[in-house]
Amino acid sequence: MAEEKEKAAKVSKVADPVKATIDMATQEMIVRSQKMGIETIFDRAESMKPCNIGLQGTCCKNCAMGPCRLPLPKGGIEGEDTRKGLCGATANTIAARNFLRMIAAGAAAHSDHGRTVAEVFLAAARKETDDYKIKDTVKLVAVAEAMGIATKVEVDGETKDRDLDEVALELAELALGEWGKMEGTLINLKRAPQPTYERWEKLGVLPRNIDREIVDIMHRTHMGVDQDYRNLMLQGARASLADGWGGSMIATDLQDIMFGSPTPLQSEANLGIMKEDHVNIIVHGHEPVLSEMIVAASQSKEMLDYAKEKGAKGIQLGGICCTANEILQRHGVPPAGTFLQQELAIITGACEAMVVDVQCVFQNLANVAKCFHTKLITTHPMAKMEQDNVIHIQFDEHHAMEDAKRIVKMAIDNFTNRGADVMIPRHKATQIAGFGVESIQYQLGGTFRGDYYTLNDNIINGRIRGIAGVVGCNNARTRHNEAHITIVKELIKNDVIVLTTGCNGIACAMEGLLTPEAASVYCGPGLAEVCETVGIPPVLHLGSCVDNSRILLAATEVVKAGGLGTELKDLPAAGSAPEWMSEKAISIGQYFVSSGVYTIFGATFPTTGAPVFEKHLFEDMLKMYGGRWDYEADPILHARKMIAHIDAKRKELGIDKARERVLMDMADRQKLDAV
Ligand code: BF8
Repeated sequence: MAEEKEKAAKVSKVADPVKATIDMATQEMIVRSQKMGIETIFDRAESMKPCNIGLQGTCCKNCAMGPCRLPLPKGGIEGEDTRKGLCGATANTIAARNFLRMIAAGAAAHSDHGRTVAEVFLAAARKETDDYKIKDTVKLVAVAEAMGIATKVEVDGETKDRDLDEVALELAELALGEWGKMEGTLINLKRAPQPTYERWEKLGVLPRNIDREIVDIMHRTHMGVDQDYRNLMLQGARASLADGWGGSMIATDLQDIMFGSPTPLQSEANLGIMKEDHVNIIVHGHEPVLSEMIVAASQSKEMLDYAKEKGAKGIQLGGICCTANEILQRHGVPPAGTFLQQELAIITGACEAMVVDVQCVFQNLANVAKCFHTKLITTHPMAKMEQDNVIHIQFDEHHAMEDAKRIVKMAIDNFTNRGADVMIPRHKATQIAGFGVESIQYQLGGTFRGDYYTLNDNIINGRIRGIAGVVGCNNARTRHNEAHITIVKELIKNDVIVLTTGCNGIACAMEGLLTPEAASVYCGPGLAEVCETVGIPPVLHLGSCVDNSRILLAATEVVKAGGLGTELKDLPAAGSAPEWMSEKAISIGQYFVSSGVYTIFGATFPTTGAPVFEKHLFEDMLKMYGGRWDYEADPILHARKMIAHIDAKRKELGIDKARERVLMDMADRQKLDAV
């Protein structure tokens, strides 16, 4: 094991824990990793700096004559921009092609996740598996109707509910068809406000099918094909819409139908959720089809008894990344941390098994696991690791529970192999999570008013200044969680309610922002009053990154409720990814922009070397879609830009002056009559 630690510690420089993260648990674990000589991402970020030309988006390696590197000259471009690659590709073409390939990869990741869910849903609808069932029949009917499936039948002149098994089967086949259908455009696009749909139609960006738009990008960005950044970006919009209103939306809808739609629940967050006297299993990745089974297996009497037999008090399940968010939202399983904390969960010395599927999984986990007793288990056929200590248990929906029990049993058997050197940081925070389109409607509108009226009313009267969607990753090039927390606190201080997903949701939970009590501590008076009256946190956790589709639909509900314009572009709303790093974030950002949302990124922006192309994203898109890209690394300025946008929209809507409702007496009425 000493030899393994030596291998794991190859860094020439180590990180300063306080500069690396604002989170105490993470700081403590970085110190521990360094004392043990185990390298983490925080150290690697010190020893390896990023390539400046790649950062600017102007390195082309799409053919073997390159890479052609076109850095922005110091002091910028004066006069004509004469930079060219060997084939003559300009900086704009190169940056646009690179940007598009990020959209393709992001849309592919989300949408392939959606396809897996649709396949499992089809197996459940065909009754080929006993492990997956339709849990939420109300949502089944709602989604089927939204996608144009009849849920009623005429029998002998009477209208009756259609058999739900039949509806589920039709929905499964229709949904799965969205990936490769030969004609038409994606069905869910019609769930957007009508003028937005018409705008997409006019621009010619309605996606034809999900797979085709991704393949189209790979063709169009091949050497010598599309050489106009404006035309390239039309395809960027098309593919991103195929993600947000296609693959991601289908993933969220079908997951809710199979596993249950989230409702508000209490949980905790951070590494302190792990327990010294329990078998600790960490699930990490994105697809909830297996983790749903692991939750059920780890709560089964059979497994709990077995854990006790082995000397443990129970089984503590925790999550990292979006798998964490999926099982948090539906079962209250606590996240052990964000993207940057994955190695640290193993370094506690108390992780019996880490079970990973796809996306955001560090290959270095295998090197860290070698230093401990932790079993690192890959489960997805497309995501294996080359290191020999990694176990692959391929998950199959037809015997899902069997696979899950095998994994949980392996973790329990490993409990007795745990070493004496265990350190679980004490830090954790309470959170209320489990929000969604339906639960926001219920929390804010109740059964009395089944719509977003209360939210709109409070936006119009100025108690709530606007809505922000703050989402996305951590990025090891910035201080862990600092921008997430600073931006969200600045927004809620200014009465902007925040909808969160992904690692931002976990970061906010770790900071204690996902509690109703946070309202009186951090919010402006208007938002605090609403949160206290209704009993909700000022930051509402809507789930994983594919669940950003919930934000699209929640915003659409706000439009439908009235009084705030006719499209998402009219709303006093803004989107942000403060610490993004993933290609998925670019796809999400583009579908928000294409849907009419002002979207600002922090950390870095991948087009700074191509100012003309960047202007297309930052300015021209506003005229085309009503939304646009923006970039600001400073968290306070970043939040202020969002607030300025929200204020501009309030002004356009004529709600920039607070209009408190007052009870009128007879004298007031007489004054009104006299006007
Ligand atoms: O999909 S926020 S680091 S975990 S990519 Fe990854 Fe980014 Fe976290 Fe989830 Ni989303």
